[in-house]
Amino acid sequence: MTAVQRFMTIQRHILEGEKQHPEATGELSSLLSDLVLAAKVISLEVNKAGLVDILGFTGGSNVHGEAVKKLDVYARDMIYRAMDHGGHLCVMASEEDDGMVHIPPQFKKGKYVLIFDPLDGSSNIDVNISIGTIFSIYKRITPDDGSSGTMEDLLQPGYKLEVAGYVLYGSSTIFVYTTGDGVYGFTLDPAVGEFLLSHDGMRIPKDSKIYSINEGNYKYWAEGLKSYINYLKEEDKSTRRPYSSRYIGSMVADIHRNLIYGGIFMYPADKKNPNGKLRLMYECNPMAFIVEAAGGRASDGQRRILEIEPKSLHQKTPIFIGNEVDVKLVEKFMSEEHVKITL
Ligand code: P6P
Repeated sequence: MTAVQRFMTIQRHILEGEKQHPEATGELSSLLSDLVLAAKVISLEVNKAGLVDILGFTGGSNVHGEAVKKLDVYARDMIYRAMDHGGHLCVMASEEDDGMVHIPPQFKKGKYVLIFDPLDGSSNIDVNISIGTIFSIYKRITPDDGSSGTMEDLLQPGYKLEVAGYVLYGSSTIFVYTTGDGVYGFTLDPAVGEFLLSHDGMRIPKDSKIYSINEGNYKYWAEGLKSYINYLKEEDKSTRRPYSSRYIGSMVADIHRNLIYGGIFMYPADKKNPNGKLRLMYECNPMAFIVEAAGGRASDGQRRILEIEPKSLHQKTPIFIGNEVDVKLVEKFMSEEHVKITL
């Protein structure tokens, strides 16, 4: 008999988590609750995106009299408006903004920092493929004296994260987050308008047989990576090979599937993209924090993603993320070690 799922909303779960920390002021709980509101509003828009052309909302304004925007700009604005006045943040940054996103002067500045990708994979929305919001929360480094946050507060390595999570807008909308101690998933029940606990402690399976990578870039890869992918395609039942290739082209969707079924997701450096394509601060760090909290591993092929010292908001990094066994093996294939083996 499967364990009885705790019947719990995400708000209740956040408060339970706060109670486990006597020193908690409740600020983080309020911050997360504001994010949950933004997720609900974005989910509503994403799920009717397909209707925009049919219902003639293109161009002009929608039923609320608001100008219809590109969905990723809409998502960014929704998160900004939900988060800018709570008094918990001193600064924000997003994939949609070149520089720091300041808290308006009339609002209190708090001790947290929010860095987010409002709608990752938004190019997939026109073909109804799942997309996601990714968020990460740090404590400010500069004094918590009511002043605005700085670039120093933003450019923190991933191991300093307080909270990381994502919202996956797919067959249903799921909100996944971790404070580093357990990974929890909540599925939106549109009838109730609440995110209900559906994944009570996510752990990535120890073994897998799924790999996710854009094989269209094969000719641009390092030789060690080519050898690894060719190794996965060989037949050997004892190591569950050949693996299955699964690649949605939406990072949140690919990693969420691998978290549940097991698997390794890779966006490597190649001759076209010497630092890979995905961004360290608002894609790789939060996803690495989540996968590590679920018992997995995330590296750039050599270093732990969470230990990369950021130099700029939009810097890219190669990423290999998923089961520890699989990530360690691709690191080995790509290290000199493997070259020695093949010599
Ligand atoms: P490619 C979506 O555009 C995205 O940023 C990630 O969500 C996804 O994993 C990756 O790019 C896909 O990139 O080059 O394979 O199309």
